[in-house]
Amino acid sequence: MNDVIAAIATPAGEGALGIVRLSGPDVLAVAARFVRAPWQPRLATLALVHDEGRPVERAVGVYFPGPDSYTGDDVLELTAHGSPYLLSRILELAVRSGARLASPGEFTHRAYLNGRLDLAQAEAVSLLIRARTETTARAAFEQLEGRLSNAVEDLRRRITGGLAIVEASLDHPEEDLPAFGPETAAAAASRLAEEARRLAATHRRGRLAADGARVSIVGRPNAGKSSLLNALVGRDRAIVADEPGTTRDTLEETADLRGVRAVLVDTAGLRDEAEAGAVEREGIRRTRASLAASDVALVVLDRSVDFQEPDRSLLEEAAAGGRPVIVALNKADLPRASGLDGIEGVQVSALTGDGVSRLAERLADELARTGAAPEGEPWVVSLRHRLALEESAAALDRAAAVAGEAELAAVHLREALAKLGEIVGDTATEEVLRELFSRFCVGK
Ligand SMILES: Nc1nc2c(ncn2[C@@H]2O[C@H](COP(=O)(O)OP(=O)(O)O)[C@@H](O)[C@H]2O)c(=O)[nH]1
Ligand SMILES: [Mg+2]
Repeated sequence: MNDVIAAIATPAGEGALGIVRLSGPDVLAVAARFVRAPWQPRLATLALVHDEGRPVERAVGVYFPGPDSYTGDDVLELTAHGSPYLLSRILELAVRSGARLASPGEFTHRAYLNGRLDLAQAEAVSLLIRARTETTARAAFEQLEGRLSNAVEDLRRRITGGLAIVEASLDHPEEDLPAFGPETAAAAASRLAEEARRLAATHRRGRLAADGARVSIVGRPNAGKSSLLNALVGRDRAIVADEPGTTRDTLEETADLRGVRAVLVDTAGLRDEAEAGAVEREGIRRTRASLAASDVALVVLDRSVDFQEPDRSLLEEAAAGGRPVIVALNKADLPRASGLDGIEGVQVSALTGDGVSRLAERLADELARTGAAPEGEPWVVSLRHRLALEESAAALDRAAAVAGEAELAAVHLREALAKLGEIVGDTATEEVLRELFSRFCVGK
């Protein structure tokens, strides 16, 4: 960690401005070989970039002395004109002056190693950069601010407290430790397990925020599923045809529904498999798989044809496991057929566009309900964090079950602590660290 790393921190391509960032204990010594500037901590200054005295660019430089910098080491940022040529020329001068090209995520990795960020916060940096909707950005920002880390630290502190008492009873078995019998200990461990599990359960929402909600559009052949997908995303994405069974494979398109990212999945129409050919049957199989994996089902009914028994079983299948179902009563431009009276749905015509925005609103409401962040509470966005919390809860359960045997209980409590430590990084393996930071872009 004693070398100076350097990278272009802005995206490739022309822009008004571009930034070259350097970090390392000797950053000023390296910079002195190719930049002339009266550096003062955290103050922007003109910085003349030169190649052996020949001027190359007049940049704006800022020097952030460690440890109060992004990485915790001395950091220097040079803001130049956003020319890809110029930026790589400056980077080359930095390397010639003794810096080394940074690997992806290396600045943030150093911040983590220097204790500027814990692992959950470092992961939030990458999540924030990749955020495409308000919900994702908020989830990432809160994680970066330490909301999840604080909740995990709080759990850890209390488990450590319990462990200290258990260990004290092991070290001094002759001393009676009153008011802390096995029942009290078991109850305390169970309570902590419950809290860890509650936090893990917020991943349901967190996952929606990060990856988007999966919305499967299902219905009978020719109901207008592909037409509705096109209408919802506002362009001709899926093939629409009179001929039933046109859509054979599932097709995905993302949409931003009032700040919540949604992945809309157009599917092959569901009908009696005995009447379908081999390709269509495979399509139907994929439709069922997509439905099973979706967070919300959008069932499209053609309201110009009579409601039939298969429609009823389709609605039931869509709602399996308590999945929210939104019904679109499509082809509202055609005369209404019979049997639809008890069905609550959004009247829509994919053909004329009537009702499409109302349908989008209904979807957005539903996603906001399932995907929105609980205000002011910590929540889990990453699967890695959820699994660690669940494993920690399981270890706490085991501790509760053997609360009368201090030695065994201590083993399980330590395991619960180690699992939580993986979230913030204290007990994360080298492998996990490498994997996480390799997903970053260079310059971050
Ligand atoms: N009149 C009318 N026709 C529609 C509407 N939506 C779709 N269609 C027609 O119904 C047929 C089947 O549409 P498509 O989107 O391919 O249905 P899918 O099989 O469910 O994907 C096509 O001829 C569409 O033009 C609508 O709202 N009104
Ligand atoms: Mg289709």
